[in-house]
Amino acid sequence: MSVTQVINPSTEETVAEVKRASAADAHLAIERSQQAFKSWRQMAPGKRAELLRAFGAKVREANEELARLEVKNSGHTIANARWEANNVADVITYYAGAVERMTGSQIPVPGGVDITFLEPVGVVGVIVPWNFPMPIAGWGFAPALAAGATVVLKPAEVTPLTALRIAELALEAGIPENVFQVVTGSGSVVGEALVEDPLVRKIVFTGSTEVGIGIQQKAAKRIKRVTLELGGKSANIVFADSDITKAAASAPYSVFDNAGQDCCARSRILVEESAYDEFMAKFEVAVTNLRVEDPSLDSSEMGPLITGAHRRSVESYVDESLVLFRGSIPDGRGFWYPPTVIGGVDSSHILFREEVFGPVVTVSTFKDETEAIEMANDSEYGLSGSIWTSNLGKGLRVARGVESGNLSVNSHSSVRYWTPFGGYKMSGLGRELGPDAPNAFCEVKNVFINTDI
Ligand code: TAP
Repeated sequence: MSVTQVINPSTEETVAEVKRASAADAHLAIERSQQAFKSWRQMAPGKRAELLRAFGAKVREANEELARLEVKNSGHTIANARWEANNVADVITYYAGAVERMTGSQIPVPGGVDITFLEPVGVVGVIVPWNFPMPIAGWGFAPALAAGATVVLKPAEVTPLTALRIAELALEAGIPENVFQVVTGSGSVVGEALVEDPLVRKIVFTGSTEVGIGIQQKAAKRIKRVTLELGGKSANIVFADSDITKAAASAPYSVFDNAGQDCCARSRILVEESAYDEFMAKFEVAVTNLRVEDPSLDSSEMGPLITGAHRRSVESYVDESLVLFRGSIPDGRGFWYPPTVIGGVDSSHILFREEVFGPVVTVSTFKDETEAIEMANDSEYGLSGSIWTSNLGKGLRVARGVESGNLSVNSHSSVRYWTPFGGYKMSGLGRELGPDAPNAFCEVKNVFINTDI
């Protein structure tokens, strides 16, 4: 059997060996999923909701176990990993509540009655990246299961451990066999099999824009439904009238969280000219105080990058002559890279344009509101962003002007599972989370009944 060595990025030690599935394994899982769909879709909504609630409860009980597993597998700080495991439990429970509220409609038409039904789409392939293995999996599978679809989930090859455990918890909670399966292996084999197999009716893909484009092209051949959550290069806009102390204290968390391996990372800070000196003095203190250390410690605020290859990629972007200041990293083994602040780049610079996906941020200045919006929008991406100002009218105006799916005013928060999440432009297609997410796993069927017969 072909296996993948799963490496702890903090220590570079092998922590597990996981099966590298073949395309045949993936197709078998898809066929089983198709069989399981027949009864899962027919299950009484109350029963499906009950099973999902039990599943959510199991994930919540396993919070510490899942969090510790993620620290070992992904190098996430234990505080973040606990939040991530809790987020999965929350999301499953939230969509358990949606099952019994999914309704069609009755529309008045001449000559009869017209009824719409929401019908689950069938087998769904959920393809997950390595940066947030737990939440991103949950945002895909939970609303799909709630809608009555069945799921074959492919975690990233380097971070399969929590997904495998969550699939066991689903069975322990009573979710019938094959309703929710995890198939481990590479994107080019298992991922491609999900995208190509005609039995898979919908793909939820989170990952790089480049791979997302290829998936959309292949899915188009079968008019396969896709939701794409892709890259980002978001702006953190700081106006001079904001609470600069709070904006500067928050900025490291808005870009260095998860070592910058975050699609929502605000990796371009835009500061109003008159506030630049004050902001930078306070930001430097916040960056140098950031605790970059063993992620299993409760005090840790940033862990390592995911792999040595990814660290080399991050390093290749950074021109040392442009580094303004940096945080520190621990000695010894692990794929560490320090929080790094870059200045003196204009909008044509690669660091202003490309998603580095590491703890690297550029700082630029703007003159006024109009220029701030223009600079924020000077990107092919549009996923996230923050606006700092004490003028709420201005905050809302700028939020309306920025071409991005998720903005926060006076906050670095990106995700609240009650609200829709997704990107403009090259950052994606469709929305996850929020009350409407289960509908994205349904077809709408319209039936006309002639009452004049
Ligand atoms: P990718 O290399 O695109 O991989 C994402 C997933 O797709 C992995 O499971 C990968 O498998 C699989 N994959 C690779 N090639 C495939 C193919 N040809 N067909 C089907 N599946 C394939 O991204 P990554 O490096 O893991 O993740 C980082 C990227 O994800 C960043 O761009 C980040 O912005 C984006 N991201 C976006 C969001 C949202 S919500 N917008 C959230 C998180 C991350 P293997 O890696 O196992 O081979």
